[in-house]
Amino acid sequence: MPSSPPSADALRAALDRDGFVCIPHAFSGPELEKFQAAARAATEQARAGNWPYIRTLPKQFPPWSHDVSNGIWGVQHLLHPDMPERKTFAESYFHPTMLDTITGLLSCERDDLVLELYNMLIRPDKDFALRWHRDDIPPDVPAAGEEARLREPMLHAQWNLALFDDASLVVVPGSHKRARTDMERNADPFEDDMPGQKIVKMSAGDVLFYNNNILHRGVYDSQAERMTLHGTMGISGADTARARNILQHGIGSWAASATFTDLPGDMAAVAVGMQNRLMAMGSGADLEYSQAD
Ligand SMILES: O=C(O)CCC(=O)C(=O)O
Repeated sequence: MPSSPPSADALRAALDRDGFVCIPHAFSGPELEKFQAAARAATEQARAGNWPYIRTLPKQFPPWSHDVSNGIWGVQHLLHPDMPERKTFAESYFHPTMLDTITGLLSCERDDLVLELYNMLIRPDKDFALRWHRDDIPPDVPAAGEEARLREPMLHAQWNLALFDDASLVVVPGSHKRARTDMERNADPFEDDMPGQKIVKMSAGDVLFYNNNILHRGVYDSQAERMTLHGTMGISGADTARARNILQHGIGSWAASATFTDLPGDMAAVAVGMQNRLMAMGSGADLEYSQAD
């Protein structure tokens, strides 16, 4: 008998305690295969140099160039109006499973949600790793500043939806609630054995939600297929730091022209509402980047 999905309370408690929580087998069967087919097509197009919005090696943080000659590790802007597989990616982003889980995690209603980022993390062309980091707190922030930022309420959800088995993400459980220890602060940014670290092992169809300020890194094997949908969704009323974290990825320049009216059922209305709430945050033209490489 299939087990019942974890309750919103259980998911929220685990995310709060550990800084991450996995929903096993959230997607399967023909639906997962449809997402995989779209991901393969978008990856092929990007590797061939026919999609300008990519994450290029060896750069960790945006902005990235359009040059594929050193290889790529991500495909950006899956909901961009020019993305041929845009509709299928939108059907995964605005999927009722995602909306129900995220409104549960953020204790909000669908009408509070804001469209944010939707990218895909892929097998790099060469082995490659990210430095230990928190997404929106730079490493030079002193402990008191880190603690203050980490106490701020969660106004967004961030997830990895693995379309193939994926063991690339490494986290330090619980580190989203405290300043870095002296060891973590002074460690080699590429330390392979951080005390307490956990390699997050996901199967195809699993969705992992994580606090983006947990201490984490990515370690990528160029031989292991990876197509992991990497998304964020916010709730309206977020502050400037959140706007910067989202808009630094360049979404402000095209989000207004994205079309969601062709989505099935009530997904279209939900998507348009979320798009409108993003537009209310501005274009991001005057915002700086969160972190530099
Ligand atoms: O590969 C991953 O899952 C993590 C990516 C990451 O840490 C980042 O984009 O900042």
